[in-house]
Amino acid sequence: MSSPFILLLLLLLTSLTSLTSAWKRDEFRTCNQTPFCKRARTRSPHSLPPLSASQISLSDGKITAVLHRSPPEPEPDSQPEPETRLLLELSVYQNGVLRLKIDEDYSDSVSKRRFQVPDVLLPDLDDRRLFLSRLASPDPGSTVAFLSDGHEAVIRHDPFQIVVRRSGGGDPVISLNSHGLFDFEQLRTKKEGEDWEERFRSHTDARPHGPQSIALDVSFHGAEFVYGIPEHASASLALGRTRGRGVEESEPYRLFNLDVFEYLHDSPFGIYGSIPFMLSHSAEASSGFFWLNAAEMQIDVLGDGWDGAAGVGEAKRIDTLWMSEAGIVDAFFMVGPGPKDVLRQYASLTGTQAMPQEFAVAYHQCRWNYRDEEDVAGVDAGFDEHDIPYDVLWLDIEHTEGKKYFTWDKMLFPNPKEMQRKLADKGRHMVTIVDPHMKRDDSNSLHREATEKGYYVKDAGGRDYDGWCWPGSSSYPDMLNPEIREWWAEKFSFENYVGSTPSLYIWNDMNEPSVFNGPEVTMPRDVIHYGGVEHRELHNAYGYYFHMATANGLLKRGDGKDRPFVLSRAFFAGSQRYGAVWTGDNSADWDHLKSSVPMVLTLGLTGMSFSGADVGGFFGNPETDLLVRWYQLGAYYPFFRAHAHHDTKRREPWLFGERNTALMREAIHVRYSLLPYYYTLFREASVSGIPIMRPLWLEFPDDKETFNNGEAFMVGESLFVQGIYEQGQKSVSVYLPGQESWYNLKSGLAYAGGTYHKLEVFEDSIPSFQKAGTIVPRKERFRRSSTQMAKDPYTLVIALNSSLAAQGELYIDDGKSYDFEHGAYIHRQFSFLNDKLSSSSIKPANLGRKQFSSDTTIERIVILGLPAGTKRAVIEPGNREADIEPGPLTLRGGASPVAHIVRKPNLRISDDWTLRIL
Ligand code: NBV
Repeated sequence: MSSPFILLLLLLLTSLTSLTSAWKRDEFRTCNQTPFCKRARTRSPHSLPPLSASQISLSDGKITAVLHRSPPEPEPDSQPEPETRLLLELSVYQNGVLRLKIDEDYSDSVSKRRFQVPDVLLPDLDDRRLFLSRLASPDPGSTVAFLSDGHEAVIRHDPFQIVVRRSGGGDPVISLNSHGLFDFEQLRTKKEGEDWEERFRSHTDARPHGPQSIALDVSFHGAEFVYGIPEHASASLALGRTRGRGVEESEPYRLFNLDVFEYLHDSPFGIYGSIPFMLSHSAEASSGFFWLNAAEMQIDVLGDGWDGAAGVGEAKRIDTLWMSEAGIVDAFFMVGPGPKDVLRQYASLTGTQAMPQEFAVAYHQCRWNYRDEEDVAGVDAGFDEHDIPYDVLWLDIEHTEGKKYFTWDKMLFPNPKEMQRKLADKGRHMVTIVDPHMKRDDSNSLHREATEKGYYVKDAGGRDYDGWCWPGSSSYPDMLNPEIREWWAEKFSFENYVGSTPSLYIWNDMNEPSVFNGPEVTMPRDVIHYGGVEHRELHNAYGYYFHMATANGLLKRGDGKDRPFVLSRAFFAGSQRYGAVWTGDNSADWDHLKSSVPMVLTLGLTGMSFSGADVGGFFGNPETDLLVRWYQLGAYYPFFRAHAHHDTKRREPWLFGERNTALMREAIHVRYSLLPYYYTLFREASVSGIPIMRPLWLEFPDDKETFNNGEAFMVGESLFVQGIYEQGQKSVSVYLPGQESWYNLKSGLAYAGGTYHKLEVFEDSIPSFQKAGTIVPRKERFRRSSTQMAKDPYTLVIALNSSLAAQGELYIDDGKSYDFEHGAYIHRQFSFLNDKLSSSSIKPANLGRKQFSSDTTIERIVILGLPAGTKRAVIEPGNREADIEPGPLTLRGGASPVAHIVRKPNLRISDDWTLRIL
């Protein structure tokens, strides 16, 4: 064969492989291919005629104003541009939140109302609004309103700007329009000969309402890093600069919910979910910005060297540019000052993580697909045979009859109730998948009903939108409509979902929504929803509404008494109130293992505490050591589920030889032993909005070494975990933050804080530590499922700090109902101080009439950091003496006696008691 021919063949082959294996970049729009993004992005700072604020006054405790911009001088022979006239409303909420709304003045002739996203902000938000009764004008060019907590909001009149700063003319914290990039394309009538259509690949978007985008710049003053705005696959925790010196791939971060096949592990392109909330942080200050808008959004993080960076003279500041295709400005500024304050402020707007059932916090086993009932029984038995606990077995799309959800393939799953009962007998649960695409087939009663009732989303011509998905031709229920959500919720009743039982819960996939033949694999933007809302205005919230309706269905099914479990792939701000999410179709490679940590951390920072990545990687076959490392890391994700594509080899944990089975069992045991701690953290997340898995800087906000560490993380405030992301890695450099020392969870040995350690890497675990000064409740007897461990005794692991003190908490309830809302729970505080460990209740009095009691006891108290030679303690009440013996940290841990142990102290978990060291 001649060499040019071979060359040609090689070229052809390489292009083919890249076509079949890699992410199909061409299927998705870049900013340059998205006219509103391109327009906003190419604009230079202060290049538009200035915008000015006038008629500033107070009305109903809010500030109102008119924003005005005179059009630029028309070019000769061209039509003059209309002037900009907008209405502004500024309001203040408790605890340092400022809200800015900007919309059209509808008293003018505009007919269509722009979309304001309903149902996301907490219904009682308005009760927390502070009534403004006074404005100040320190100079003729600005108006000042006072925020409750040492901050003030300044409206600069001309050019218009909002600056939130510390009171009394102090340092700015966060500002809007400092670079004059605010632009608001007002709705207008089409000019003659104007073409509003937009084309992408073979798709045409009619855009009947024309351009309606909004752009605005937000500056975070005093900031060194910004975080948030999921969902992007990312190798780093802090958001990288998207423009400026040294930026290679200049794409903004895109927020547009998409089903991206084989997503890259590090890219600003948008994937399944969108939360337009960004936080900034430095050792001095933290702040936050949230823009409630569900249309496509693109966000630039601007670095040194972009047009507006020069000459500002602020040492630390991060400028950002936010661009949205439609909607209004409904933006919230959060002033911190600490990072946890920002998270609480955000939670006061969109809510906290729904308290899950206890089983959902344990380990989940999934695969596309467990073929039939026999397969299910085999997998279930496999866990028992290999002494591995698991709580939930999942069924993917193939369990249905022709991808009609709420049905069972009669050949493969003839006895679904019996199958679920067998699992339930062991305290286990099942999850089935329910996607939004509905098969357009007359044999599908749901489709017939939705068609008759007119419940589907409509295409631009007013017909039921018909797209292509798993079942073939499909339509999509219009989840924006509350009546349709109610109808959908009813479908989960035991009567309607034939074959379902109380131990069955739900998985919502493909709810971006994914449409195989739609533009960018989703629904066309000119499709119409309830109230004439265009899909472009709502897109990022479609999955949110679907998740909401499903969770409400499960709530109804259980008469409002059973906490729902619904996992969703698509999400929006507020989705945390409806359940869990996961990071979608990752790949079985080391890079994706590594990206999973910044991704899950980012979700936690933006409210979604209950999240995780597919353990093992969805696409491809993981090498055995990768799978083991993934189990070791995944055991710490808030949502811990193994999952795999149907083309991959089976990978239940016992299929890789005895040694690897032991390693995966050990990883799963780590999670089960920490379930009391995780459940307590879920309680905290559900009350305060502070995530379970936390970036190091959330716990060590002054420690700069931690600010961009996306490889290690905290679980609550007590545990530190470092992933191992390389094959055959022999050692790892780990930075342990803070002044106190850290106890290795495996060896019990202490390591100094505030410094790097080069640690040897072992095959049997990833480096994890308990912070000195903390107390972690555990359970160390392993059974088939978490449910079966409910009455098992506790172990308390106490890691003393340099003052020989420690603190911790334990939250317990019935693990499934809402009785905890009426006082039925136990919440203990453990505290070790002056040689005395005490347990007391931290439950406020008079919470409600319901009680939760538990006879469960404490079987071991393990103390790390006690001086050698300590031998006895006395327990009160009862004046009982107890022995203290040297011993290992965990029951199954190494034999070296690193800890002091009180065995069988005979204490009830719900009682007040003390244990004094003699
Ligand atoms: O339902 C099949 C899969 C599911 O297993 C996966 O977890 C989802 O993210 N689903 C996507 C659709 C097809 C993916 C290629």
